Amino acid sequence: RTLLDGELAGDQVLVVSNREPYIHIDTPAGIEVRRPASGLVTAVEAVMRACSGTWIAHGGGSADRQTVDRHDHVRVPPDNPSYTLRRVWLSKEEERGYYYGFANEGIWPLCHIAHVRPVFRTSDWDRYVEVNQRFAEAVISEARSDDPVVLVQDYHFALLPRMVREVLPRATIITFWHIPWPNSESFGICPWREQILDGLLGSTILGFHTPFHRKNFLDSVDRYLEARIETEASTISYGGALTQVENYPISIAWPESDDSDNLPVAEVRARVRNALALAPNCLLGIGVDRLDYTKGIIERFQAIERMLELSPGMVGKFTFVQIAAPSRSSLEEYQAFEVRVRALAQRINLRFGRPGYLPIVLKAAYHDQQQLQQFYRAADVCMVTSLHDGMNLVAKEFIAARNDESGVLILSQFTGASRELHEALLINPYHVEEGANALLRALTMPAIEQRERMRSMRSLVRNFNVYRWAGHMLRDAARLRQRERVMSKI
Ligand code: ADQ
Repeated sequence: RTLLDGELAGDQVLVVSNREPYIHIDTPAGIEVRRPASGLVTAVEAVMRACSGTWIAHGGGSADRQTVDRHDHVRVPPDNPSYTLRRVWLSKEEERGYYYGFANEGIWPLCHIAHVRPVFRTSDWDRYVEVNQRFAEAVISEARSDDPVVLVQDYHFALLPRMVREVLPRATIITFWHIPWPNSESFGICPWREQILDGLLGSTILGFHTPFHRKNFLDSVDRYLEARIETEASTISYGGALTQVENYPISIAWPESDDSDNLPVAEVRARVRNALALAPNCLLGIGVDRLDYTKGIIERFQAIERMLELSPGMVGKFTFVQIAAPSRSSLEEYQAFEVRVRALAQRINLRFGRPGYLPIVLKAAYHDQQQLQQFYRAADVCMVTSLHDGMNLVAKEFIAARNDESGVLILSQFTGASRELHEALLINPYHVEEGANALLRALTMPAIEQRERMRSMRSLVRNFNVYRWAGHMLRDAARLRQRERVMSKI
């Protein structure tokens, strides 16, 4: 807020992301507004509310067209309009090639080590180039000056920074890559690796979650482009321009007041157990994810099964609720994954279930933030077992929800979050035994140890919240803009 009032006051901020922060849907009862299940939206929305800029995104809701004006603009959030959403319309074919195809069947598995093979089709790539161009044109048409601040979000827009730079050379383009960056050898299998690197280097600042992802990016540039890399300063000089490559670990908006909106944990515990028809003292585990093969949901269920096998005393006393929002479900890989998740939950339930007791409750549906809060607060343990994850915001949401300072976080060592949350029980999700032992340890952890761990993680997440994430990027942008102004006068 200070920056937006200070160094960047009056500067126009434009955000570009694939996903829109508000989706208007036609329902029998009228137009309904939904918030997507996306870490990116959760994080960037907080910034946009503060700076009242323009957010450019794909209009994918069935009623989206009915809500915009003739410039394709709509003011959001609906209950308290504070910034402009500019929608870009994509044809089914564009969406299939650019979004489902190149971004989600190509780049997503390329960047995540989850042993799913990337698929690279020339037709998808062509759509990806075209759609990047269309969004770049939207940025250019929204720009009120030749030097806006443009925040480009994620792997859907690797080419856009260069495209915008060519028309607006003085723009400050900050691109944030929300997913991991693979090592240079893995990255090298992409047939368009040079174009992707070239596109990203149109950015003034390029951000990753961790130093490790940043280093992988520098290595990839070193290997595939003619560029000069200053490792100490973390800059890349390429084609006569400089890109600053930094790590900015993303976070969440810490709840404004710890108590007022929330019922006491004891009451939430009772309500949630009651709603699930569980015994009042039943131990409860929670998992919250998009139904995505990178999230380690299968490995999580295997760890639960192994724990029940090793500790028969827990059968009937422990239930795990998996909340899984359907995601990218038109892709075969995701359909097959959902079938596997459902089948495994069913097998474990058949094996350990009793009349009136299920070890795993699978809720494959979107849940609003308030419902998620209730589960976070009612749980004894939260399991985040991603096979690979840029950061993982669920881990931080769980911590933020626990103002009672209890509850245990089990966290995969392959998440960006594990680099910060050292007091979680860190595990290798591929090792089922380790997951099972961590779960048992969590369920039997003395309250005092829970409190110590939770307190320390809460103090970290409270301090390094999403405003800090954005603040660091914008502060660096302000510094570079100032330098640019001075240099242009000399
Ligand atoms: P995601 O892969 O989407 O994000 P994550 O960071 O865990 O993963 O964020 C998911 C968000 O969606 C959370 O805010 C969560 O509450 C919400 N969500 C998940 N399941 C839901 C459900 N069933 N119903 C409603 N909401 C649900 C990508 C990267 C991450 C990175 C973020 C932000 O893959 O590594 O942390 O971007 O940069």
